[in-house]
Amino acid sequence: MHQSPRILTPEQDELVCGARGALDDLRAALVRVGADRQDEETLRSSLDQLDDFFLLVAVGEFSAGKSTLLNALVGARLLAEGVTPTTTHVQVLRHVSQPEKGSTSEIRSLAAEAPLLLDMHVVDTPGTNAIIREHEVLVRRFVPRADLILFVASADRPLTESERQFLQQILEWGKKIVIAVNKADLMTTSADLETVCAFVRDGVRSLLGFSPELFAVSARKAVEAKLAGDTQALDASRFLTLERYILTTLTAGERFRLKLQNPLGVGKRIVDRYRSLVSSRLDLLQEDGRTVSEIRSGLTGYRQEMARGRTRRGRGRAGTRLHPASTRCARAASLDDAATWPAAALLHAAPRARPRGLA
Ligand SMILES: Nc1nc2c(ncn2[C@@H]2O[C@H](COP(=O)(O)OP(=O)(O)O)[C@@H](O)[C@H]2O)c(=O)[nH]1
Ligand SMILES: [Mg+2]
Repeated sequence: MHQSPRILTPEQDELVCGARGALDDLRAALVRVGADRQDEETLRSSLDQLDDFFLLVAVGEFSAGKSTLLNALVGARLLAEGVTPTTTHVQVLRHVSQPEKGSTSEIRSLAAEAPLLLDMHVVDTPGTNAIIREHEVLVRRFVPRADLILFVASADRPLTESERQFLQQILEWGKKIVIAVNKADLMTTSADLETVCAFVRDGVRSLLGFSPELFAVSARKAVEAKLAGDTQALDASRFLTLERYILTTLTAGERFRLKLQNPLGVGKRIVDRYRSLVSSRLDLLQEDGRTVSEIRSGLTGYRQEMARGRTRRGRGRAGTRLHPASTRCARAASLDDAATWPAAALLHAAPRARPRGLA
């Protein structure tokens, strides 16, 4: 796992080994239950990422200010900013000293000088908006890879319905979320800004069940101040509290914890998903077991009846009354030795709906 310093303590090493072992077991179990290939793949890639850089991923609706905020973080106008959806790719910022790796048609890698990038890679996403579906799909596909989600909301349209839905999905993946309420400069008074922050904090608490770290910032003012070297304006942008959180509160130990939490969270989500499938298969199996016992006891009764019938026929009387439970297999039993038929074969006579894999 890359971190600063990039060497794991023996205790951390042991934790990583334990997590790998448990998740490898889970992968094997997924194959046995015939799990969706996509789930296996997600788990495999989140395991591979244990060896990758810490990934901070900015998400949120388009025009919330994600690109501007990341530019402020690295102190350069690297990412395009605009009022219309400007980013069509997921963009990964790495340090200039690191080789380019992992660019695809959907993921673009950009290099910057910022020291922050020595410890983590920062990811800009196109945003989640219903208007451009493929953006939304791309972002949702990228969320499982994130170690920390920076959720950017805009102070002038806080916590929309689609933002609420998206937050809930992020939480299902077990991700650590930090919220930035951007465009604080649009609020005319600090009381207004506090009202917006309280609204977002309460909304998120009722949605997710906990209060996440929340920072009100003006990313635009922060970029301008950083580029102009204006420390007063940078202070006024409120950006430094968020930056300090990312740089110092997220110590190497904390980043290690979040990195490890990532594949474990993905694993837990997958376990939750398949638990109900396995449990319904178990119910069906128990029901089958009961049917098998019923048929067995029916066959025993039928054999007894047969034996009695033979005795009676021996005495000159024909006709046999079947034991009620044996009617299902009466036809089979008319063959010489139905009692030796495997019960499972008899069950084929009464096929029932079985649960398939998850849709
Ligand atoms: N007033 C104000 N506008 C901002 C702020 N941050 C970003 N913007 C503007 O919002 C628009 C969208 O920003 P962008 O970073 O491209 O949003 P993204 O789609 O979430 O990446 C741009 O015109 C930015 O200049 C801010 O803190 N205050
Ligand atoms: Mg953008």
